[in-house]
Amino acid sequence: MEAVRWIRVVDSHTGGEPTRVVLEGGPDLGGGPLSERRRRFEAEFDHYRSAIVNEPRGSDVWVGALLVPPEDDTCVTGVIFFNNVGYLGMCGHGTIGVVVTLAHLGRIGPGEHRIETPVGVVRATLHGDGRVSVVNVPSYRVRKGHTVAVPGHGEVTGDVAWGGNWFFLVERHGFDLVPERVEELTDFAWRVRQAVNAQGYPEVDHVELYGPPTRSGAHAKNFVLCPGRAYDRSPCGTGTSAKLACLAADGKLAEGEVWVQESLVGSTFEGRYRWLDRERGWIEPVITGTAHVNAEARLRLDPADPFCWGIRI
Ligand code: PYC
Repeated sequence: MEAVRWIRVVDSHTGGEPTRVVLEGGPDLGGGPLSERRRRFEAEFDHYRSAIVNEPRGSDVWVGALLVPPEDDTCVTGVIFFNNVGYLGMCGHGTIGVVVTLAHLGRIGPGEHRIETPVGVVRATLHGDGRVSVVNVPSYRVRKGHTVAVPGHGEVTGDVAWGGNWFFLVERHGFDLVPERVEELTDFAWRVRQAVNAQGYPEVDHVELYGPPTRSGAHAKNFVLCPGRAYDRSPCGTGTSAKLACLAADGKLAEGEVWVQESLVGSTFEGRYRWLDRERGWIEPVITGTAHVNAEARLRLDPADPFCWGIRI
């Protein structure tokens, strides 16, 4: 008879968006580049992904963070982020969650820490007051003003940008970005994503709608639809990075200037950037936010449980 397995996790949330950090009992992905190990996770151990973040132990909104030994030994850890449908390149809110979790466990203290992800090394500074600033991977816009035909809605124009994941950013959409309209926003953004994927950019898996802020001091509010149809409760670190790349390219935000990004639920990140290559429009974004640990647990995987490996639809 197969034995019960245990997975040790620490849960946190960053601006309302949850992160489940896997400390022990996850899949052994061996060594090599993290992009390779991410592929191995997907090809050979995908059942662990759904066991950890999908129902009945999780829900569509969870992001998991599997800690792995880094290839680059200047890094404090490697991390592979995953969600209800697959794997992420980088994750801003998740990185802030990882840093706060490692500090909670006494593994790191205030200061700068390098963290390896499948799309590159990011640098995270844990400040004395508990805030975390993440120097994200280089971010850039590849297309300004791409128009797609969205069935049931008409033409929608947006920008395609990379911020550690691929985004389609839309400013003119006609919706109020309020939690009461979350179903309509989800439905619209999903149709936009399908149109963008079919009409030129199959790699885009996040859609970001922008609007005026609700909170004083914020510059904009967003609604970010994640690959598995859940919306990001945080302002989305990689999405804010993609937005900063667009603002920089349009000359709307100067190097070093602070951009306060509000999420649908009212949480905020501070973003700023420095130019890496002005000609090519490449920036280095810095995202600052806070996370809170809210559970330490051991997940129980009982082979007798028909949903031991999560509900996969
Ligand atoms: O903060 O980058 C982020 C993120 C991506 C998906 C959910 N959150």
